[in-house]
Amino acid sequence: MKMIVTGGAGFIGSNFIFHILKKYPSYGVICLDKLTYAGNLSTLKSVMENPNFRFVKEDICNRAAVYRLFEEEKPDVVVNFAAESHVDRSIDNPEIFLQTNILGTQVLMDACRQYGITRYHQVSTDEVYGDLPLDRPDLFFTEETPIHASSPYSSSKAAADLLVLAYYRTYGLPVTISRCSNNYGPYHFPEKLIPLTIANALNDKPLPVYGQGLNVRDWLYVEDHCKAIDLILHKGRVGEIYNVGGHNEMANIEIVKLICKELGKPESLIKFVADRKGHDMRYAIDPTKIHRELGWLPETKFAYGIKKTIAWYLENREWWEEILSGDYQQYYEKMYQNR
Ligand code: NAD
Ligand code: TDX
Repeated sequence: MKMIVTGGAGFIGSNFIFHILKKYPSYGVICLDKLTYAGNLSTLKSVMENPNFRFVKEDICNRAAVYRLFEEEKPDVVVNFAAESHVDRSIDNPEIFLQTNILGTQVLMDACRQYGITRYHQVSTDEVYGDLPLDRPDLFFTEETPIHASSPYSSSKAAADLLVLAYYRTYGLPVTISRCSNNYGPYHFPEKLIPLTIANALNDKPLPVYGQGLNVRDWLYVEDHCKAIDLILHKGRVGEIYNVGGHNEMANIEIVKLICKELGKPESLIKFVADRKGHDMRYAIDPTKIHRELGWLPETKFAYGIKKTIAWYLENREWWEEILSGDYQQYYEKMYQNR
């Protein structure tokens, strides 16, 4: 089996590559990644010498280059993680989100049609469903919940999902889609809530919490997401959407306070800042379908997963400190200076 994994130098894609190479030693994995600010080759250091692994630096929007790679490698399966993934950046400048997340998806699927594959898997997000109110804890996102995206990021992901389903219906492309809730774990880029809070706390810097910190996210340890995608690829039904999440809803402020406690830092570091525009209130996944059809259940409890994640950031300081010292610094100042 030969698999192209796009966006594999990012957070979830890299964890997925580690999972696949470990579990299926006979599989060939080709990582196709543009190495944007969010892609980091050092993340893939441990697999670079693996003879079953190849890294290709390329943009998924570059049709000629993508077709060349397909011609050369003749992959069986494509798993598309490549995306612009940060909501705040999409609010600041939506264009690249539409290019990569929508048009890049189209290029990949066109290549799949041209060269033939057994599966195209689109890694999507629960954010395509919009948000749920805080006062209705009985409501959850199911696969039938209408698309109702809020941000330029989530609407670009929703548009890509529609295109994937259109390629299934119109051309019979064998597709699957997973819509996962918020991930956390190793190699999470330090612009996102959990790694940003850990890094700032370790540096005794203010911990920015948007609005009142009451927004709720449904957190899942990244390995559990990777296992879900593995199952969908091997056992999932073509043309289907699978929601992935583990009923682990927490308010942002609870997460930030928990990280302070784990690191022995004072809550006085918390700084309430201006809210995100159009900020989604609550995400909550109903994972009944993937559990019933594929037997998937999250394995890592949050209390353990967050400790493991914090320990990883303590043991791998050079990984995130290098990011914080680069171009990312300019982004941080722009986003947080006058907030
Ligand atoms: P990330 O930002 O950490 O990584 C994205 C990767 O894609 C980077 O390596 C980047 O270099 C690469 N990339 C970006 N544009 C590219 C392009 N044009 N061509 C080739 N490579 C490109 O993102 P992540 O958090 O790992 O998310 C991966 C996927 O999972 C995304 O599609 C995202 O929408 C989805 N998702 C993320 C979460 C989450 O909590 N992080 C939850 C659900 C779904
Ligand atoms: O400094 C911050 N302060 C803060 O209060 C940051 C960066 C975030 N927040 C809040 C906003 C959200 O309510 O924390 C929550 C989580 O924010 P992010 O880490 O930016 O994640 P979110 O916007 O929920 O989106 C994530 O989950 C779904 C990923 O980035 C997406 O790619 C994925 O699709």
